[in-house]
Amino acid sequence: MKFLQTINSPADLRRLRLEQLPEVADEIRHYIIETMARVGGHTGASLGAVELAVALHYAFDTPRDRLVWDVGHQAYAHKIITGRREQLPTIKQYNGLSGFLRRDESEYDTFGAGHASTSISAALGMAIARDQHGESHHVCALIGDASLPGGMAMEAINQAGHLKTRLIVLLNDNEMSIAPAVGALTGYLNRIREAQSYHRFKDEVGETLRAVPTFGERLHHAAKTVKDALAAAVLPGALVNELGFKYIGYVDGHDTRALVAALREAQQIEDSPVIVHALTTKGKGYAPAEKNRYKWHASGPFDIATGNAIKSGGSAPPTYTAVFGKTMCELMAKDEKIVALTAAMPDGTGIDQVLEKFPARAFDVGIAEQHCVTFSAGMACEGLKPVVTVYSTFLQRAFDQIVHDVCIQNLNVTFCMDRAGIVGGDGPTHHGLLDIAYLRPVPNIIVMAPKDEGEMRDMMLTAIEHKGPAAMRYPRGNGVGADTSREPQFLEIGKAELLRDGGDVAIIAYGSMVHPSLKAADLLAKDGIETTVVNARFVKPLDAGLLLALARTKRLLVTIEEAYLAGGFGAAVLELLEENELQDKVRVIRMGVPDRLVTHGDPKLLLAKYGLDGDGIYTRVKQGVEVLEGLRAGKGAPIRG
Ligand SMILES: Cc1ncc(C[n+]2csc(CCOP(=O)(O)OP(=O)(O)O)c2C)c(N)n1
Repeated sequence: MKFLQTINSPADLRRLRLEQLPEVADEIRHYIIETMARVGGHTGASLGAVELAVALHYAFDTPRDRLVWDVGHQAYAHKIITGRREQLPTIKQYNGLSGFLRRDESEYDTFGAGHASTSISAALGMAIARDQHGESHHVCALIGDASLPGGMAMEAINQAGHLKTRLIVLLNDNEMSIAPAVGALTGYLNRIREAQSYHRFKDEVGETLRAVPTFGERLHHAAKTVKDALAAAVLPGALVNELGFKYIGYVDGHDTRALVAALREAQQIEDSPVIVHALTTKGKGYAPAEKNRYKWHASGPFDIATGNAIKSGGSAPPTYTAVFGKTMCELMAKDEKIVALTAAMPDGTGIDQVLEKFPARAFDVGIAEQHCVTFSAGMACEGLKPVVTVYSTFLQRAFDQIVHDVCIQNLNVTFCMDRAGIVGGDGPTHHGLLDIAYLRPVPNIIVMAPKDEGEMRDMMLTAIEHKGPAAMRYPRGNGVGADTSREPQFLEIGKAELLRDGGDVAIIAYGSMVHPSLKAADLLAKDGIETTVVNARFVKPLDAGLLLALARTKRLLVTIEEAYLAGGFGAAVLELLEENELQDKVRVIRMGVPDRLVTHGDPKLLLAKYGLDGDGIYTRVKQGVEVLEGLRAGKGAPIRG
């Protein structure tokens, strides 16, 4: 590593000569590959953006000039250049570097990110603030081709072109989302790519014509006119002329010299926003990643020589996602009214299997969660049964669409929320901790969570067949090994399941917390404390009959959920008690996630931190029982984050 050891900030990079940058990029790439092979991360996405990061920090005076990265999953080279090289091996781990961007991690992370399509809006805001403060620095957003069609990015382009604000947008066009990018705008960008090959061809033909004796020059001129007209038809005229942007491109996004030149040209444009269009290859420089760009968007640890994944030993039950995809295929085979939707997460949600089997009834709408929900509402109006399959965290984007377009009209849309709860390494932007609180107050919707992957199949059928909006959440990762071979069955809506009966204490668990609660009940029994354990199944409607009966007969109710406590399942139970004037009759402990950001790290560790595992539940219930028996003051120690 000739250069890398000496680059501790972008200023160090800027001291190098332009012709030294390719070697710097090679060293960064090598370091990313070597580190990702050990710890895993967004390998392919970051390898594709190495030269972009080098050129950006070389051409701009960061951090005075503001760089705004979209999503941030591709920004590992940026982290390396901006003084975080030695921490890269800690990425996504507890107390380590964030996998995305955080303002509190570095002054070079000008805007926190994790969700897509935010960069142009934020950069435009910064550019306007710059102008109002009478400052002169540059603001540059870097956005991927799949994030560009996201609604917010389009809204920002619309305003930026109108305001004519001085702003630079660097488009990282690799033709990929996580999966291949979809949509008409992608087709448009592809045509620009094709035009690049055409231009190369044009130059070669031009030279050949010019070489023809006597008529060469005239032939060349005539051919040029025709070819320019052709080129104009595929050049990005819409962006340039209609939307008020200037366009520089297309640039080879792995050629640092060309990139720096294009960015410097963009810096000269004062009277309008400008888009610099860079063409890149996801996974660039690592053969296995270039070969399978979809699979390598992100990776776990791998063997560098072969690219083979290094698996942690032991066979685990299938993931919730895999069971979900398989069950969707079964249900769709039986009912042709069911349609499946994903917003750019076909593999993450298991919808990839569905897209393959039912291409006419499954839709990847791209990074467009809001559109996805209203699109499904339209289909529901006409009698289809849409299933919107989405990560809990990304459904946050579409809250008003859920309210205004689905629930107010009481339409038959099913929301299946994968990655609900603590997701681990992706951290605060990706934990799905809010969905109970944001769905529960919306009229007309029913909201549920299965205790395991077998019950998830029952809930899928129940939700789809329910006439009206229904939502189901389930966690990231492996199931518990429940039977998934039996036919899905209808569940009675609003009916909980009593799993264990006895004692003065009732543990009422929601979704993923049911099995840890059963474990805790076993531990408590060993200490002579008998507990009742309830699988709540529904947070809306609650099983009021069972819960009120428990409130009248038990001394302590403990509610448990893998979600924020505020507005969550326990809050729903408290509201029910209050409505029935039972709030003073029974002591209640709510277990869940307190009102603070949950960092990134191993999910097991994070769950344990909030007491959301068998041992944590055991400890808290035991404390509660000791309080009841006068052996301890207060409610027992609250869980601290
Ligand atoms: C709102 C939202 N939906 C979905 C995702 C999941 N996601 C992360 S990266 C990504 C693909 C982004 O593609 P692009 O912007 O072209 O960048 P690339 O990975 O190709 O470099 C997606 C869909 C997200 N981060 N945010």
